[in-house]
Amino acid sequence: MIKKVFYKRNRGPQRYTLKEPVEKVEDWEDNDDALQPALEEKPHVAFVPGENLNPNGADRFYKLIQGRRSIRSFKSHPKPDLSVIEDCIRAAGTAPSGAHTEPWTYCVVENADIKQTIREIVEQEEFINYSQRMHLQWVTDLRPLQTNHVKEYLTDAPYLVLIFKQTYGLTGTGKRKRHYYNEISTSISAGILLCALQAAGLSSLVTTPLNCGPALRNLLQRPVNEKLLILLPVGYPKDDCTVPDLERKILSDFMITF
Ligand code: IYR
Repeated sequence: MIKKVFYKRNRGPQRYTLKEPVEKVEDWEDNDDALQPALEEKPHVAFVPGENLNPNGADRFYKLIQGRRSIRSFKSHPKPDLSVIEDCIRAAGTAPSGAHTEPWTYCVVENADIKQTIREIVEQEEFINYSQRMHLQWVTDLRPLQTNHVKEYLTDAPYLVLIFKQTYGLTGTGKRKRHYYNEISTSISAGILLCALQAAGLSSLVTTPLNCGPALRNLLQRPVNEKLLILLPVGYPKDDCTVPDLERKILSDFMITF
């Protein structure tokens, strides 16, 4: 018998969120009689394999990426060159995506005032999360990470990268274009960004600020089709930075061979 498990959502106090336009069938490009693929239909070209890290490329990559840790204590100085951040985001932009829709937007914030406002928005919501919105088990599970609603890293880190998934695109004529698997595609892209940052010697912290999406989207004046997926502070760790003493699963605990 399949046992269904229902999770009770602890909704807590309701927040007023901005009303978004009601979606109408005629808003979509595929409502048109003359259906066109979103991508140009062209003959395929020969596949040219890219570079690799061989010999032992996979092992070398593992050795690089196993050193990645989420850190919560960033130096404001030195500030990595923006060109390095651009290279990392360029790498993230090579991710595969549903029907090659590339449904991501990367907002890079260096401006101190904007970082301060982001911190205020996030801390206000996180205070509610920690004190009343979330279940006590959530607060308990987070205890080993020693987190709370105070987020100094949001103003200390030299860069905040806000990763938005584009839930749909817009054609030249203003019709909505389907963005298939936009969350998976953007998450894969974000994973590539984490690898690129590690290769560049930079640290980061994947955060998913609960309930802050619309406010941060408005602050950065992003359109309503964009939804915040990840807020990623990026920089160098403070000299006295500590991390939780975590262990990772060994391969045989998460790989099964048939
Ligand atoms: N977003 C909150 C809480 C938090 C949640 C999880 I799940 C984490 O792995 C870590 C933190 C915060 O940043 O404090």
